[in-house]
Order: sequence, then structure tokens, then C-alpha cells
Amino acid sequence: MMPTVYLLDYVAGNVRSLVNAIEKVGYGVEWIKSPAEVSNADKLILPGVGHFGHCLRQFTDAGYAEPVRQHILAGKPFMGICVGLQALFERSEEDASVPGFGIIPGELKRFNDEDKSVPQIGWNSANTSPEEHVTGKSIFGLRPDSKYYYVHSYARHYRKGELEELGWTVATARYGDEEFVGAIAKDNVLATQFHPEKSGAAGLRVLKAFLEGKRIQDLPTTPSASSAKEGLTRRVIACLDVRTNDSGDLVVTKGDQYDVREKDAAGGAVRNLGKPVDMAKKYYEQGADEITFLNITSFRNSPVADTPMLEILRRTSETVFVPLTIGGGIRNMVDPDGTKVSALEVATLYFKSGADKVSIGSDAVIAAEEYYARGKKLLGTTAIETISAAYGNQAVVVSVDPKRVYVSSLSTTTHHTIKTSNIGPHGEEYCWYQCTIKGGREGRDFDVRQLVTAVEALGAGEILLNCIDKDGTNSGFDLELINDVKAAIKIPVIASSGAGNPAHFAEVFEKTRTDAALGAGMFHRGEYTVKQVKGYLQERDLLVRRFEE
Ligand code: 1PR
Repeated sequence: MMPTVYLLDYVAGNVRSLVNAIEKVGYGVEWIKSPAEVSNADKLILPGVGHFGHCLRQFTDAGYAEPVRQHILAGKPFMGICVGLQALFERSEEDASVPGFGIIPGELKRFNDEDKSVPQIGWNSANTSPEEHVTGKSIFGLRPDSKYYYVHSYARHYRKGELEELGWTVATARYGDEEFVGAIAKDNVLATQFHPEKSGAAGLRVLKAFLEGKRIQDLPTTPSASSAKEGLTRRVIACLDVRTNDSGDLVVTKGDQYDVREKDAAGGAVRNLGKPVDMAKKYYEQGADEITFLNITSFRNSPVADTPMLEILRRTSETVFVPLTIGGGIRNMVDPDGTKVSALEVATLYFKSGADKVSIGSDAVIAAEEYYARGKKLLGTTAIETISAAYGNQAVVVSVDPKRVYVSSLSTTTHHTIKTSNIGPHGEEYCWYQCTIKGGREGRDFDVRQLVTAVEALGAGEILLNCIDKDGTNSGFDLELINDVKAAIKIPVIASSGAGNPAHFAEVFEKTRTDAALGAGMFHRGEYTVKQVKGYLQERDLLVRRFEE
């Protein structure tokens, strides 16, 4: 029989990926369904995402706080992940009214967002002290030259020696100029601020070491100083636009300026570039830091719960251990039989099937327009708000589909305008970026600046910034648009549309402050691999995560 580990799912968390990762390293999962069951557990994992106060309150109100403390104090194996790490400390600035377990001293504090995006989203280190590298030892499988996937706004800042004096081994990471606790261990306890279940082979190794009780292992090789460089890496994302083709099969497709039909005499079939699950796996193995699926079929004739995208996510999340985002159709829905399904319920179906983030397009534009119309009041009822309240801001991406609108002078529009070096067809030197909905088919009297500031206020955690003018052109990203959006908000931005070769990725990272860059067509057509992009970035001294077997 498979050895088991106990999992405590006390909030509506996305634990599917964690279960998949645990099974991948050879363990089965038993669920703890009541406080009394905690004492059955030998090994216990406490996940947690989203808001500290929300998590801790649910946890405490359900009566878990004391039994879990007892489990830890009795010396039984315990692993906390993300908010599961934060819970071990005394408190968090995120919600001062709820205490943590107080097993490790200190408080979680928000990252400074003056010089960087918050939340931190992406791959960073978890480096134990130099002495450990010198002795060639690894704590719970952590390696100084590996990168791990983090997503958080609050962190326990690191002061050398302070926690070590109390017997804790600390693995640190650096975000901007802030050094914080990436992972921490002592005796039976291991806690990671990062998500091991989303950190590729490096993360699975940590999970396995915990489950097998291998606290100290030999490092395979002593890493060089350069391979153990600290800091957040440049994130490279592969995006799969998925839709049903004319014979009813789900295929990965790719448009030119959002037109996905072949321009041939035969009548323009939907361009078919491959199978979604296989292609996601291929990009994972090439080193993609994230995979995004966009369900671009707007029509449907089945209940939401039967949508084939759910099956695609289920299958992908069994073999792909990096974050998965799903977009398309995240809004209030009505099933063919008249049953209403809220946006939150739709998102929940996706999270339960293995998605880590949902991406909202059209619905976000409508919600943002309404937000201004009612004088910037938050209602708490939009898809962005309900999903981020339940799953955390980091789980909500807003996908923006802008189109450039040229104007001859600033006085011809009230919209936020930029001076552009891409001169318009009639010599125009100014343009604004118009939001569209329904896959670019409908333009709104609403600009991207209005949209991104509104959705940040509503609780979005990240912006996926497309550009219809650039999509499928292989001519590079729209740097002006990206810079303009970055200047307006604090949440991370994923640059998208126009990537045609590795140099375009280097360019967008060097000339804008984008947090991530996404490519589609150039990968699907086999012109370049993700690995080649990363190799190129590395040559340019841009920090990337290398793929580990
Ligand atoms: O409005 O919430 O249902 O979401 C619909 C989602 O589907 C949105 O995220 C929207 O961007 C996307 N979408 C709708 N129609 C299309 C289409 O192409 N006809 N695709 C579409 C968007 C853009 C990117 C693309 C990059 C990079 N595709 O995802 O991958 O532009 O391409 P490139 O590197 O080849 O240039 P809702």
C-alpha cells in the first residue's frame, strides 16, 4: 500500500496541484475532516493561500489551531506551505486581529512596493547558509542553485543569526533589496513560503525529502557562485489559445490579430497547431515557468461543469508542475437548463481541476466600467472581488485585449494618451489604447489605463497585457504600452503579443519593467523553444530558472 500523508484543507483552497505533486512522489493523501482527526496523522501538511486573516480565522474557528499545535509540539512531521508557513509566526501585518501559532518568533510584513511589483510572483531562491554548501549538505532537498515558485505580498524578513540562534535552519530569498525567509526548518518542522507543488522537479524534491523524512542529504555537486545567484528570475510563459475546430475537436490555435482562421482558398478552417495537454507538457519540459490556457471559444452548449477545458486542466496538472492559468468564460453563466452558475463557482470548478489562477477578460472590462459609473465604490459582488476574496488576489489575473486608436492631437479625446514612435496611418503622433471585449470583437469607450487601475482596486493580482495590433505579428512586444501600464499599477504585468524570437524577450525585459513575458505562435510553430529563449536571456545576463530533470 502507498504510504500516506494527511492534508488539512480548511479553506476553499486550490489543493489539487498539491495532491498531484504528493502522488507524483509516491504518496497517497488522507484528508483531515475534523479537529479530532488531527491526532490520527503521522505526517501532516498544512497548505494555505490568500489572505492571512481569512485563512487563520477559518482555521481557528473550525477548531484546528490547538490540535495542530499539539501535533507540532509532539515532534510529529509537519510541513506548512505559503500561508501554512506564515501561520507558524506570531502575527502578520496583513491582519493584526488574528494571531499566528507563535511557534516561530516574528511578524510578516508587506513587501515595499515603491520599487517593485507586489505581490511577488515568480521563481526565486531558497538558499541555506553558505556553511551548508561548503559541507555539501542539503536541508530537505533544498539546493542553492534551484529556483522555487513564490506568490505572496507578505514575508518574514530575515535578520542574520536571529532565528538560527533558536535552532532554526533558514533558507532565504531576496526580492529587490529585501531578504526574507523562503523556507525554514527545525527537527520535525519544515515550512516553505514557496509552493513546492508548483516548483517543478526542484519542488517535488523538497516534498519528497519531507515525506521520506530525509532532513539532511548530500548535494549532488557544489554549486558555483554564479549558478546560485539570488533574486527573482525573468518569467517566461507559454500561452495556448484553445478552441473547438470545425470538426468539434479541441485544438491549440493561434490567430493573427485575433483572427484564427487560415487564410487559404479552402475556406479558412480554424488553424490547428496541436493538442492542448501534449503541448503544455512539451513547454513544461522546455522550461516554461508557467502555462496559460485561454479558452477562446465564446459559444458553448453544455453545462459549465462539463466543459472540456476542465478535463484538459485535470490531465495537464498531473504532469505539469508549474502554475497553470485558465482564461475564457470566467463570469456569471447560465447553463442550458437555466441553472445559474456564478463566476466564483465557475472559477472553483477550474481550481478544483488543477488551475492555479483564473484570467478574466470581458467581464473585467464591464466590471471596471461599472466601478467608475458608481463613483469608484467597491460592491464586493464582481467576479474579480468574489474570486479574490475566496482564493486570494494572486489567483485572479485580468487579461486585457487592447487596440491602438490613433489621434491627431490630444484635444480630440479624453482618454489617457501616449506619444508614440509608431506613427499612425495619417501621420498621427498620439494614440490611446482602447479596451475590447469578446475576443477583440467589440471596442469600448474605455482605455487601458482606466481598466488596469480599476481592476487593481477591485483586487486583481496580475495583468496579462495583450495587444491586438501586435498579436501574431512576430514583430516584438508593444514596449510603449507595457511601460505605460507598468507606470500606473503595482501588481505584476505579463507582457504578451508580438514575440517572434528570443531577442524580443530580452528586449522587453531590458526596455520595460515587465514582470513576465509570454509567447505563443513562435513556440507553437516550432520556430524556437522556451529553452532557447531562456538560453538567450541568460547570455544577456538576465536571471532565469533553468529546467531541472
Ligand atoms: O473574455 O473572459 O471570456 O476571455 C477570453 C480570453 O480569450 C481573453 O483572455 C482573450 O485575450 C482571449 N481571446 C479571445 N479571442 C482570442 C483570439 O485570438 N481570437 N486570444 C483570444 C487571445 C492573445 C494571446 C496570444 C498572445 C501572444 N490571444 O493569448 O497568445 O497575443 O501571441 P503571439 O506570441 O503569437 O503574438 P473572456
